[in-house]
Amino acid sequence: MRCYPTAVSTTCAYCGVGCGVRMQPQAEGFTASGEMSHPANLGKLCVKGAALGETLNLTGRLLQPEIRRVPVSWSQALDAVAQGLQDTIRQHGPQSVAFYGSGQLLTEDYYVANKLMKGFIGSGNMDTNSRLCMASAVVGYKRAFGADAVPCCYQDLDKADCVIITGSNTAWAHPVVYQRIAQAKKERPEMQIIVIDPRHTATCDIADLHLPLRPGSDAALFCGALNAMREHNKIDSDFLQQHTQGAEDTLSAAQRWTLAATADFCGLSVERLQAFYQIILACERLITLFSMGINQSSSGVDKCNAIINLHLASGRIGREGCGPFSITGQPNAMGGREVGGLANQLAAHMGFLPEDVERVGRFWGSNRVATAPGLNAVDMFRAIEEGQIKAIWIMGTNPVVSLPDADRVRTALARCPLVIVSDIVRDTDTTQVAHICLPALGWGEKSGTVTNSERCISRQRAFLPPPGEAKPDWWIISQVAQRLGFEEAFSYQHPADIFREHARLSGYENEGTRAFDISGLAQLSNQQWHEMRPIQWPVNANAPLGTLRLFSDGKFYHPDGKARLIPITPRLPVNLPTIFYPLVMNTGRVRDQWHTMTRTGKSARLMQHISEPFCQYHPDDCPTAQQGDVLRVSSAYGWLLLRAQPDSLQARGSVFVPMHWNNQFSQQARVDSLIAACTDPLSGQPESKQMPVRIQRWNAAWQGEIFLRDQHAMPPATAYWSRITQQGVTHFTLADSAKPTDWYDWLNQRFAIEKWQSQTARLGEHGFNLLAWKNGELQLAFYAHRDRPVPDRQAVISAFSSPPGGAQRRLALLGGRAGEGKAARGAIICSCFAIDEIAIGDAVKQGCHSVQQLGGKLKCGTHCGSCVPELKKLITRQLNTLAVGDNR
Ligand SMILES: Nc1nc2c(c(=O)[nH]1)N[C@H]1C(S)=C(S)[C@@H](COP(=O)(O)OP(=O)(O)OC[C@H]3O[C@@H](n4cnc5c(=O)[nH]c(N)nc54)[C@H](O)[C@@H]3O)O[C@H]1N2
Ligand SMILES: Nc1nc2c(c(=O)[nH]1)N[C@H]1C(S)=C(S)[C@@H](COP(=O)(O)OP(=O)(O)OC[C@H]3O[C@@H](n4cnc5c(=O)[nH]c(N)nc54)[C@H](O)[C@@H]3O)O[C@H]1N2
Ligand code: SF4
Ligand SMILES: [Mo]
Repeated sequence: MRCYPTAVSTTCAYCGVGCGVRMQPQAEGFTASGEMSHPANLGKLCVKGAALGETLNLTGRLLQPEIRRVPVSWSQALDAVAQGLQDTIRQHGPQSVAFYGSGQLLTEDYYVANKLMKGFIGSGNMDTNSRLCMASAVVGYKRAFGADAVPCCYQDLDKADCVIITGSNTAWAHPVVYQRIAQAKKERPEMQIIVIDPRHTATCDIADLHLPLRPGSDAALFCGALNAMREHNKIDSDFLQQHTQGAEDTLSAAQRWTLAATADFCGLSVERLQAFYQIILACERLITLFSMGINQSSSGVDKCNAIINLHLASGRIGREGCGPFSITGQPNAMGGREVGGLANQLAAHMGFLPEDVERVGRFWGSNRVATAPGLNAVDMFRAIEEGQIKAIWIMGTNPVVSLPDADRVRTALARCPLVIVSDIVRDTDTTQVAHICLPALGWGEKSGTVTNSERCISRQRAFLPPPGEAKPDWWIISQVAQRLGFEEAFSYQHPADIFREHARLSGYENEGTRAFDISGLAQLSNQQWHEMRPIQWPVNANAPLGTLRLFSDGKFYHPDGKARLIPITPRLPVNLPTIFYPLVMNTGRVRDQWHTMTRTGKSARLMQHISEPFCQYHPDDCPTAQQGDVLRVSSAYGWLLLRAQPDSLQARGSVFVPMHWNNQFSQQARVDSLIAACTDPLSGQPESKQMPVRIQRWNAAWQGEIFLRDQHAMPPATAYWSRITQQGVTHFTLADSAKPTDWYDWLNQRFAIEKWQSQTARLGEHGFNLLAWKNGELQLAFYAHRDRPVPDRQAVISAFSSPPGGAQRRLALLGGRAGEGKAARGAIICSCFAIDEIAIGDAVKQGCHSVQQLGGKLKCGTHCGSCVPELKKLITRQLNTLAVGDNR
């Protein structure tokens, strides 16, 4: 697998923190460590970053082009793509084709895709999964500043007196930024941290104040804060006067958000609200960090502007330790916005004004540049359903899982005459409806640039050889462009050719009118591009070394140079609970998984933190269900089967379901199949966080677990299953509504076990366990019961690769237990050192009552720190149980 004999510096494949990673070759594979000199992480990594080396294997990769699932050569595949697009365009015009890209493409890939669609095919129909992610922040910034420009940088987090974290579970979604804030708090305990989230999350661990507001009510909260600022004479009138417009209308619109009105709308106590106002009115340097709890809303743009208003009104922007800080999700969500990856942008921060279209056309040498915005993601898939779009090329995203109303998306794609998918994985919910699949190079194999949350451009560098026939996305798109007749404009030989062109366009006739300007990088040689150090845009003649912070001079990008305050009328989510669907379903991320799990789902270590799709709810919202049950969660759009996770910290009336699980990993857990495609009228971003649902205990006749020596094993057709693959063994947790009359027959029909030697145990009327052996090697292990049997999973999995042992050991294994002297293991809490829940509980019992003591004994929590909030929770839980025990 090794390509380079020495360590390679690159940028993490995952979140928008954009950490520098050093990949060190080992005898087998690579290990990842944090790059000390990278400004984003200064040597730190979270567990996903640290596990990057474990996701590099080629299991499940798409390694050859396929047409209708049959392997073909590149020239056949590229001809078919070009022919298909050309025929569609000839018959139905350029608006009948579309590209749907991803914030996980590199800037160079993205630039070429956008140039082909908007510049040469002549349609605006190039949109991206950033529509589901950053679109509201983009429009919010544009309305306020006249440009999609994040003012802040990470250093500001070290300097702030107060950090508001709203709609962001930073501890799990941007762990290295969270660690940075936690460190600043440790050094300056007077620094205040406020978490605004309807849910009690791991991020609350460092909060001085948590505001568990009513879902979707943030705009009122920030209007209330603005009004309080006015009432307490904390408005910076000079700043407003000199640098802004719209203050008067905005302040007067906010006047109705009195303390009482705001508390009522947001479902918060007046005392808590006052505590919030007190902190933010008193502090000098304020940062508001916001993410999907703000953006993913039918009024997400207004929420962003309500936040920005607060910063403008108090002049807390463009200064050290201040600003409204939208933290980006994907590694290159920002890069996509730079090249024009959204359907309403043209390129390099230009829109569709006639002068922009003319300028870009001149630069690209094309007279067919699109003259109007194309369709945004949700509308694009509607247009496919309605037959207006007849060919779509999906690159680096999995819309059958991640778009709202996801079943409808799947049906639309199944009806679309031509679906092309570029991916690194062969079997995804989206490749299953594709006609043509194109194998892309993945992280570690491809080279290019990405831009993180603080506008920092860093290099992703290849350190692995290209596997199979896989090719870089930019190459694939350029080859198709050439076949469509645009040879000259797409004759790139190297990704650096593309980067230079992109950098030149950013400075082309810019004259300070467009925030995005990296003309200072337009002359890099291939070698200089290869060696490029992280740098924050703008990078131009005025700022050759890049720019840490924007707007320090009080100049914004509206033609008059002034920022805009926007009067806000807060609105609740479109779909509100009813008597049929009385609970609000909130969706989002878990610590160790990335999106649709195509990569993190391959790491055994990452799968052990949370291994099944779940629904977290307050016990009073479903008193009939208990931990371990299966829950049926339904909305007006569909239903899911998920593991019940009662939690008294979850607010009543609202449940949380992770966004990650899909049909490759579970039978019925695609959360977006439950979500309505309601979007923000300005940004087109869907309301993914507030969907009315109802939950019920699902009556399982039996539950079970099966382990198979086959990493591609198919699940048995039970109503509930969930997959984990590790060490060549596939493990399914199972549940079904009817019990087979004969267990052996049932297993035999599905897994042909009669060819093996088997050993069974019947446990009373309801239970059945079975081990199947071939020449002394374990082939299958099965455990079923009416109540949920939970065998010692690690013991069972290791039995697949160890000698069978004596009769005692086999008997223990048949009972789902490790042999004599082996301790059982629970869910892994500390992924870095693989420390499980049971070991931690035992250590607490033995007297480790703090995170430091636990770390001293077991090492847990001492590396990346992502598990510290959970360690604290376990200590409290364990101490409570011990106290209850003592009182008896
Ligand atoms: N581990 C992990 N990290 C990731 C990713 C991943 O898949 N896995 N994905 C990356 C990507 S692309 C993104 S976009 C980011 C997302 O990062 P985050 O936005 O931090 O992640 P989410 O879990 O989607 O949602 C954040 C929080 O919003 C809260 N929320 C829901 N409704 C409301 C509301 O009405 N108001 C407020 N104030 N809060 C609300 C939720 O309870 C949740 O805790 O994460 C990035 N990092
Ligand atoms: N309900 C709900 N839905 C959500 C969200 C939510 O919070 N709640 N969050 C939304 C957000 S913020 C986001 S960002 C989206 C994410 O949703 P998606 O973009 O659909 O999720 P990914 O799993 O990241 O999909 C990336 C795909 O690209 C492939 N891939 C990886 N590397 C490469 C490469 O180099 N080239 C190519 N061509 N392919 C590659 C992967 O195998 C995978 O299939 O989900 C959105 N959907
Ligand atoms: S914080 Fe984000 S960028 Fe940094 S290592 Fe973790 S996933 Fe990668
Ligand atoms: Mo995202």
